[in-house]
Amino acid sequence: MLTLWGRANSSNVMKVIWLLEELRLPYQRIDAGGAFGRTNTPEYRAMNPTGLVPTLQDGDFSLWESNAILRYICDAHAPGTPLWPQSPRVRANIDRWMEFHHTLVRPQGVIFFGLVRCSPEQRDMTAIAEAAKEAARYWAILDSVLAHNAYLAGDALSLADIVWGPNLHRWFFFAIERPEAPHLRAWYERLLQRPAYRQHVAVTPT
Ligand SMILES: N[C@@H](CCC(=O)N[C@@H](CS)C(=O)NCC(=O)O)C(=O)O
Repeated sequence: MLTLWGRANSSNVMKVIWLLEELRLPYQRIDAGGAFGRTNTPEYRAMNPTGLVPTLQDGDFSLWESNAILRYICDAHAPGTPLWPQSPRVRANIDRWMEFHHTLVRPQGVIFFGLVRCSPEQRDMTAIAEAAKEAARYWAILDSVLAHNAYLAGDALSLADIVWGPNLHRWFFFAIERPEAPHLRAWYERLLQRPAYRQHVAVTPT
């Protein structure tokens, strides 16, 4: 049985939960990180020296870094899944979107921590507005691609969508100025039709 360590409100943990649910793989999840702690113990650090979440345990093998975990789950437990196809070019197309997501993490993090984790008195609205402008530039790139594709890497759901999905929900959730992005919105609506996305990802950010 796979064991996933990590609190369910972490966007990086959400990716893994969403994938496990899409694949209908049995797993147990142990709350860790944030208020749950558990990540500073020697046992946890032996599995994951970064002390961050998520961590996946598969028997005597443990793995950290959410995107690496996604790829491993598909390769080890769902070979041939359309979420992570074998063809090198199809896979590389998905993979580049997974990598490109790293550019969004900083600006989207500024918005998230500013609006969700900070009290109104601590909030730096100038920094949030600047981060929103930067994030909007990345979301606009996705919007232009989604004008031609139902999903980020083509006609079918893939790991690319799973990596961007948690921040996509937050992007539309935040009370910020957002340029129109009709294809991005349509993609979000499409993902919302998936029970696992609705239940585990499209939740109130905390
Ligand atoms: N690049 C790492 C980032 C992991 C990360 O930053 N995790 C955050 C939650 S999203 C974390 O562990 N924060 C500290 C905590 O929850 O205690 C990954 O994708 O797994």
